[in-house]
Amino acid sequence: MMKRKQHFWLLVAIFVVNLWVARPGMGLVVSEVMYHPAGAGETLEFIELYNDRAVIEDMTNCAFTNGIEYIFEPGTKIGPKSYLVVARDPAALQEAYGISGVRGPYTGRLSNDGERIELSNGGGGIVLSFRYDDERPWPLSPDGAGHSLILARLGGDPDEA
Ligand SMILES: [Ca+2]
Ligand SMILES: [Ca+2]
Repeated sequence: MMKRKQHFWLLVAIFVVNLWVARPGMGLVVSEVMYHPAGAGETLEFIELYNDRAVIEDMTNCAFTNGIEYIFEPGTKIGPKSYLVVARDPAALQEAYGISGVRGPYTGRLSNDGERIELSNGGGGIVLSFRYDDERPWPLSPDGAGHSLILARLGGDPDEA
């Protein structure tokens, strides 16, 4: 049976860990990555950002600077609790999924072997850093089988499989 005081410190520890995870971003997380779509050409590669805050996130001057390269157009915004998809071929992705508002194209590829993705702000500071992998304990189904990689838990460590 845990004593009350130990309980308290456990809660404090959980709180601190969550804060640490939330700190690097602007309330942004990578919520989904399609790094190895099925089929030739990999035209349906995409990365999805999610704004977990209750305020609009202005992406002006933000850019993917590692893994892929893409500079967000001035005035690009992500609404509260909303998603934004950046694709290698926005038109192809919109067609395939019947969605709209997809940004891109980005240059480079999302590595099929896993790599680190970094999002920087206008000052060059890294606001989001995330690494995925195609080997266990990461799920294997996103690696060419037509599935995407999805963030399992908000507030969880995105570097963790
Ligand atoms: Ca790829
Ligand atoms: Ca890459």
